[in-house]
Amino acid sequence: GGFIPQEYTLIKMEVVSHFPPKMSVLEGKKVYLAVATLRPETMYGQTNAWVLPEGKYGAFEISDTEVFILTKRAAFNLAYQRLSRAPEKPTCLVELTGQDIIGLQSRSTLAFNDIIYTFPMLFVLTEKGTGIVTSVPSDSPDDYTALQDLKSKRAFRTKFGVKDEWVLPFEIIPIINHPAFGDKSAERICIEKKIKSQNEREKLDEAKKIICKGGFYEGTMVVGDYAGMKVL
Ligand code: A2H
Repeated sequence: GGFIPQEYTLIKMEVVSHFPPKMSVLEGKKVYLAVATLRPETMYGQTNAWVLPEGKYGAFEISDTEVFILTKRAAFNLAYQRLSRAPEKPTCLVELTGQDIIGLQSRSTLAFNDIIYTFPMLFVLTEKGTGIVTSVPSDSPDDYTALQDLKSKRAFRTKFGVKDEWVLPFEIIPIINHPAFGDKSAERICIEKKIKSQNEREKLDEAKKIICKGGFYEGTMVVGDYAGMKVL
């Protein structure tokens, strides 16, 4: 015993940009980035999505018309939950790396930002969720620091082919008021703990422990249809 399944909310982000040549086989299909989150109420504050640049992904047929980009492992898990064109058999239309996905533009549910770009993050785990993560820098210290790294380090952008105009305009969108850390709780805790980059994993784990519980159990929505209500 001891195996406890983790239940995530899967968000479909429809890819709206032109496909690079490698992905031309997907032309004419409805293609989505599938992201896994424990915090669907934070989707208002999405600024971008994250992939692991050297991670292995694929475009898998979910139905006759829909294609999800995610890891093979995630496609397999979905295929056993009736989300695959061929039951229990993921079919991959094209194999991709995270680097191939960087720069794709998508649209996401609830997000105030119209276009969600995909950016590199060095600590995305390909063994967790779908291997693609939606970024909410107001409430997630991981997302906040990874976005700061991209905004403040030109070399980092150049290395992964991220254009300045894709990333520099992003502002953090306040979505939840945390009773102790305000409405940009991730920024506040990262400044207090002097977290300088996404590499500071121990400090980031501490930061998450400190703010995530409060944001979830005691936070109040400040935007959207449920503004004024408790998150939980
Ligand atoms: B959460 P747990 Cl605002 N690699 O979503 C790394 N991290 C991943 C991932 C992967 N493959 N798949 C999902 N995640 C992230 C929102 C969020 C999240 C907020 C605040 C806290 C938070 C926006 N990002 O998670 O290890 C996703 O980020 C705090 C842990 O399964 C997902 O929820 O518990 C969370 O990790 C799942 O982590």
